[in-house]
Amino acid sequence: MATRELTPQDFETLLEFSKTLAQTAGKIIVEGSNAILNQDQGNVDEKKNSVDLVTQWDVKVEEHVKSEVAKTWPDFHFIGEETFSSGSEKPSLTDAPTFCVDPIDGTTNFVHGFPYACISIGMFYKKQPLLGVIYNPFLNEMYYGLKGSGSYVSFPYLDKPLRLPIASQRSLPSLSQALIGVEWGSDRRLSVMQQKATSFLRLAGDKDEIPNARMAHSLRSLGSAALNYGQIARGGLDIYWEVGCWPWDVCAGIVIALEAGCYVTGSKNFFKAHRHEEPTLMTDWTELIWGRKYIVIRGIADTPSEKGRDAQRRLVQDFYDSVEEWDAI
Ligand code: LIP
Repeated sequence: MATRELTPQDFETLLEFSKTLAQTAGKIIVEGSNAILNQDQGNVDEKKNSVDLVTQWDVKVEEHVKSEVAKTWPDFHFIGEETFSSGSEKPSLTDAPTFCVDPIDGTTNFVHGFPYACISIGMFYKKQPLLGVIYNPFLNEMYYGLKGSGSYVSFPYLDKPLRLPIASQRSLPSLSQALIGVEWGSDRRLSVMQQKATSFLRLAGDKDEIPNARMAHSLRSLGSAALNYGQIARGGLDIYWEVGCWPWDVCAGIVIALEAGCYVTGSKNFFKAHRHEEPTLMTDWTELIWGRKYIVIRGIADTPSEKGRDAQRRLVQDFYDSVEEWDAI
């Protein structure tokens, strides 16, 4: 079947569709949260281990999103966390418009009542991230963006959405001044925990005592990859790095971040091979998106001696010189 050609008008329609869908899905997420918290976590199941959680609400939200997409855009492809987990094969990126959805990103937060969980609706088109909507229904905050048209955040207490980043781009001389997003993830094997702990130690630890330490301002773990991307896009976090996420955790966030002037890349090897390419011009995201290793750094202002993009690359290099890397399972 020939790939459907989308027009700029279709892009706008799809973005509005995704924003509305995120809001209706958000109502189900809040309903689910109330049900779980009042039933003493009775509906929480484990996936690959006891810290990789899923609930009937993740499945319910994904079914809702999938059926709304199928009704409105029947020829579009769909990659969803729960559809993938239930045994389907790894879907490859094609030129076709493809929704890429995490129904509840931050499931651990969701089951604990920690209000940092969201729905993340992304879309690939011609193997590139096209649009993204990330909605946290507990705080009623929505991040969204469309390739080439900027990204925004809406807050319940403001009449109008704000263009991202919220404040003007600041400089970031070194990792020592950074607020860094990291996650514990669900891979708790000893070797991986040792590498993670060593990496965290070097990022946060005292330079005078710890070899290769950067002594960043601090480390943060929001528990949701998508919301970490939102924070990077708005400029609240400086860098976010994680090994082990999936395309649905990051697809929407990547669009929102790139539109806010952030720099996005993959593993150490991916960065080494592609560091001179401009991410907004990358034509095939398959390798990066399925690579399960992602790093994003906020927009940085140009200085007389260095372009912001060059500063972002220099800091990613410095970050990768400091941390360890392991295979995601
Ligand atoms: C989770 C992330 C979290 C990350 C986990 C997992 P889920 O997604 O967003 O930040 O550390 O590895 O991918 O399972 O809540 O949809």
